[in-house]
Amino acid sequence: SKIEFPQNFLWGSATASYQAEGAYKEDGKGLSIWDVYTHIEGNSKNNSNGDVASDHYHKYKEDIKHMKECGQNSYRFSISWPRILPEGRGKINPKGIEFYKNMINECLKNDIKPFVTIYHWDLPQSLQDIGGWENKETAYAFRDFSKILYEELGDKVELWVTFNEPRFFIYSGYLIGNYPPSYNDPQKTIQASYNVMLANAFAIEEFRKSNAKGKIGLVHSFSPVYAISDSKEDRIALRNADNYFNNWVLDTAVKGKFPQDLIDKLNRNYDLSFMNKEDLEIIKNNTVDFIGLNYYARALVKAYTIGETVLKVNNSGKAKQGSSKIVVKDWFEMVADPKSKFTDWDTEIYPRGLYDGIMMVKERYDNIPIYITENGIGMVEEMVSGEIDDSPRIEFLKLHLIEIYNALSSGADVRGYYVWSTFDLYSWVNGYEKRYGLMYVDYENNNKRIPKKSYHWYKDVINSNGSI
Ligand code: BGP
Repeated sequence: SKIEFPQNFLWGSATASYQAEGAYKEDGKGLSIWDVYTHIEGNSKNNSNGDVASDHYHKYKEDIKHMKECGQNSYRFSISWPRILPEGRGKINPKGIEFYKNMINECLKNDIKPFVTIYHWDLPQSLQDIGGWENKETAYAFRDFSKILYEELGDKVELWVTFNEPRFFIYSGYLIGNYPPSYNDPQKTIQASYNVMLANAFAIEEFRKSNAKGKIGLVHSFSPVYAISDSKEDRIALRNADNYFNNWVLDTAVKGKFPQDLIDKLNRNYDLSFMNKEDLEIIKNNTVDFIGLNYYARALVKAYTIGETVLKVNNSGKAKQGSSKIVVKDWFEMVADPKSKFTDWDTEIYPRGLYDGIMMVKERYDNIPIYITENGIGMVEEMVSGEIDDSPRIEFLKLHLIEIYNALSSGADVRGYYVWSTFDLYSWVNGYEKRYGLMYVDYENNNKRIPKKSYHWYKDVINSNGSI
C-alpha cells in the first residue's frame, strides 16, 4: 500500500553497548555487572557472554557504512559507563571518550543522527559493590557520569535518553532475579525503581544546566495493557497492571509525579520512608522532552483470583506457548489470548498494540513527541547458500509500521522508528541464538556481516519514505 511518512522522519536501528561492542577489557574499560554476571557458570544460555559480542568496537565504521547504504538517517546506541569511568566514578578513561567521539563523528560524516542512550544496563561493577541502584549514591554517580557526556559529546548529539527501559532491567534484576544483581525482593525493587527515576531527573537537571544542544528523553519498555472484560474487577486489574508496567515510569518521567494510587497501595505493605520531599521536588522539576517507546508486545490481564505471586518469564531459550506466567498477588493476572500468534520465545505478536499504545501516550501526555526506539522480532536463523531469508521479520516490521502510520494519521507526533537491531547481537541471558538483526553476524567466521532480506526490504521502505 502507498503510505507516506513525514519528510523529516528518522529511520534507524538500534543496539546497546554490552550487546554489541565486545572489547570488554580493552583500552582501559572497567568491568560492568554484566561482565561479571555472565562469567558465572549457568547464568547465561550456553555460558555465552559479551566479551566479543558482535565486535562493534572494532567494526563500527563498517557497520555505519551499512546503515548508510541502507538509507538509515539515525543510529541509536548506548554508552558503556565503565568504558568512560572504569570505577563508575572518579577517573575518566580518555580512550573511552575517544571511542564514542569517533563513533559520533563517523555517524555525522554519513548524515546519520546519533541517538545516544546513556544507560543500557551495563552498570560498573564498582557501583554494584556499594549496593547498585538500591543505593542513592549510584544515582549521584549517574548524574556525574551524564554531566561528563554532555561536556564531551553535547555539541554533536541532538537526541539523548537517560535510561533504557527502567521497568525491564529493574524487574529482571530485583524482582524476577534472572538478570544481575539477581534478587527476588519487592522492597529492593521499589527502592531501586525510585532511585532510577531520581537519577533520571538528576541527569535531566544536568542536561538543562549544560551547553548541550538537543533534547532529552527516556526509553520505556512499553506494554499497553488490555483487560479481558469491562467488569469492575477486571478494570481494577487493568489499572493495577498499568501502574505495574507503565505508569510509574511514564507518569514520573513526563509529569514529574509517581501515580498516587500506586504509592498508596505500596505504602500498605512496604517501607517507603526513603522517599523524601527534596527528591520529589527534583523529580517534579525535571521532566523529559520526549518519550521513546520500545514495543514488543502488549499485556492482557484479568482480575487476580488466588495464590502467590508468580513471575515466570521465558527469556532463557525457545519455549512453547504458555511457558511464561505472571501473577501479581492482589494486583492482576496475565493471560494469553489463544487466538493470537506467538514468537518462538512465547511473546505475543500484536501489532495493533502499537497503535493503541501510541494513542494512549498521546492522550495521557498532552501530545508529547514519541520515538519508537525499538521494535523487532527474535528468531533462530540460518544462512543458506550465503543468504538469510528472514521473511517473517519483514512481515512483522511491516505490520508494525502500518500501525505507526495509522497513529500518525490520527495525529500522534511520532518522529522516528528504530528497528531492533542493526545487526545480530548478544540477547542478554538468551545468548546468541535469538537473532534480531537487519544484518546477519557470522559469529563463527570473524563476525562477518551479511545483509539479510529484511535489510534490503528496509532500504526500499526508507527510499520510498514508508511505502510498504
Ligand atoms: C529490550 C532491550 C534490548 C533487547 C530487546 C530484546 O528489552 O532494550 O536490549 O535485548 O529487548 O530482548 P531480548 O534480547 O531479551 O529478546
